Amino acid sequence: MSRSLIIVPTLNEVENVNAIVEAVFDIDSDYHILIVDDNSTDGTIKTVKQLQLQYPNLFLEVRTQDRGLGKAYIHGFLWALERNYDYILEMDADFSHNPKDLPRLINTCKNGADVAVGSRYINNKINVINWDFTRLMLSYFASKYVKIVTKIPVYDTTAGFICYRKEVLKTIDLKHIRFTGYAFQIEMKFKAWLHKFQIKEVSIIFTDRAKGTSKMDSSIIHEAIFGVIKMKLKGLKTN
Ligand SMILES: Nc1nc2c(ncn2[C@@H]2O[C@H](COP(=O)(O)OP(=O)(O)O)[C@@H](O)[C@H]2O)c(=O)[nH]1
Ligand SMILES: [Mg+2]
Repeated sequence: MSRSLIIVPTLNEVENVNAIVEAVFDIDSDYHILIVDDNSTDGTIKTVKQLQLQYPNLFLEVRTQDRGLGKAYIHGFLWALERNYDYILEMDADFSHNPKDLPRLINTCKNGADVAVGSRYINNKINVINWDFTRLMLSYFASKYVKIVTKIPVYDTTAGFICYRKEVLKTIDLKHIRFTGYAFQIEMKFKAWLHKFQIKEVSIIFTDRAKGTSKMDSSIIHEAIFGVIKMKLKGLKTN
């Protein structure tokens, strides 16, 4: 039987973490969840530890240094590879990604894709609920910009709702992933594509968080805009 791990990064998500864990196990109690927390101070860690008493398939890694979404995910990927999971997923804690879409992402990989991307912008649709206009335009045009600069055949390049086959994460040189934030999501897809893995987009509806606050800021957007050009020029070179 194949094993799936859903990695959920958290930074002060006490208002969401309980519900997201329950929602995932409601879909399939055979899934495993790894929470990678960057030393939240709001009680997220305590809440997860309490949930672990009830859910044996719930795991927690707390990082205390070098905070960042990309670094948290790399930590989670290495943890997953050590334990030999077949399908390794990324999902936000704030319900922007609907856990009900998890089986579709995993099945897309089971049916042959190497990477399944939960996509908001597939076929010229914009499936985003509750984002303000500026944020929506920024994300939409950022995705178009990345596609033009890198030529990658993916519409939603900054998407963070993803399923990877373990071979993809074994092949990509995770220690040399440079970016964090949105650029991290772009870089992972770009590297997978350069390694000739098949990336398939699955249409999803993304809903802005109802609880808690966003951790993204303008530095993350700068990193994405300027980092993409550097990333394209370097390709798979590591230095
Ligand atoms: N571990 C960790 N998680 C983070 C960090 N920044 C954001 N997250 C988590 O990543 C997910 C997406 O972040 P969010 O703030 O919702 O970004 P947005 O949806 O783009 O506004 C959420 O589950 C956050 O708790 C970080 O630096 N470290
Ligand atoms: Mg969010």
